[in-house]
Amino acid sequence: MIDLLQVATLPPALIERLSENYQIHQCVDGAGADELLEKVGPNIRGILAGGTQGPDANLIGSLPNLEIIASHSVGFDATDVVAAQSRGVLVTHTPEVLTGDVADLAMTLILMVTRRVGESERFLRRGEWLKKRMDFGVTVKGRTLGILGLGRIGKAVARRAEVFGLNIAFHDIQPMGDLPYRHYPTLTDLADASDILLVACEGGPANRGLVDASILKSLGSKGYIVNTARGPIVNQKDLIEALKSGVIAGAGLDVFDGEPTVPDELLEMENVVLTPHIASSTHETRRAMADLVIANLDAHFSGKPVLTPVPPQVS
Ligand code: 8YV
Repeated sequence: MIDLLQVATLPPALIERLSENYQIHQCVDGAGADELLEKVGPNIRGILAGGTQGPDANLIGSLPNLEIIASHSVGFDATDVVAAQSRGVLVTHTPEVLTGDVADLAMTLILMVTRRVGESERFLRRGEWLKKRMDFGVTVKGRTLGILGLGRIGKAVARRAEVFGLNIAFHDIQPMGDLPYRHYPTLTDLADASDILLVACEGGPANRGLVDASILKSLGSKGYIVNTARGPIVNQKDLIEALKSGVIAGAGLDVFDGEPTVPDELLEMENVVLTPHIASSTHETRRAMADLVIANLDAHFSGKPVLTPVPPQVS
């Protein structure tokens, strides 16, 4: 059997399926790492990673026979891809199969935060409907959705948002060719023009803190932010301050800096919708992601090209 090191929390069904052909050694969040690696380090030929838990350069460098890192995620910012690729270690991820579900959740958060759905539900459950009426939300039709990062997921949200009558604008560092959406050359200009700002770009050090106090100020007191990408892209302190002081109107967040810990200040706010990183969490998508992880590993270990490699990254 081929030895794999599992460094991320992954669906038990995936591990069960992999266990038929692979010997899996669990080392999630570094628990018992030294002892385990001393015993099996030289046998490890593959790593199982995830969107928020992946191997750093140290771990990659300490496994002399490592050939492949298969990430159960589209985002690969938790893995040090540059360190892996510079050693000739392949990295694979799971693009495409989760796009629709992630876009659906982004659209859900847009509607929930503007129509105050979470807040309304809490109001009803507290029995307040018996005493008064819930305050109004806002209509999305005719408003502008600004998308930061118009990749596969950003485009899929744009298609959904168009159906709801939203105008689409975007900012992206990649040239996009001809698109029916308004392009803004800077994030500040996009935030200025947007009623709802959707964070849909890649994570990683280059984009850490991209959305800060000044961008939130540009979004304005009637503006909403929705993040289904990575928590650290938004400066969480600045976001909390902006939500508290009315610099922006509200937020819909599926991801957090430091997740699964969510700051108490966010938990206590009424004008935020919070979900525990569930954008790809449907039976269908998780099955498709698992299929792709297995297909990549099987292809590699039978001498075939992998299906979905992470393209070469530069530091
Ligand atoms: C998952 C993700 O939550 O694909 C990504 O980049 O963040 C999510 O789909 C996670 O990686 C599941 O392991």
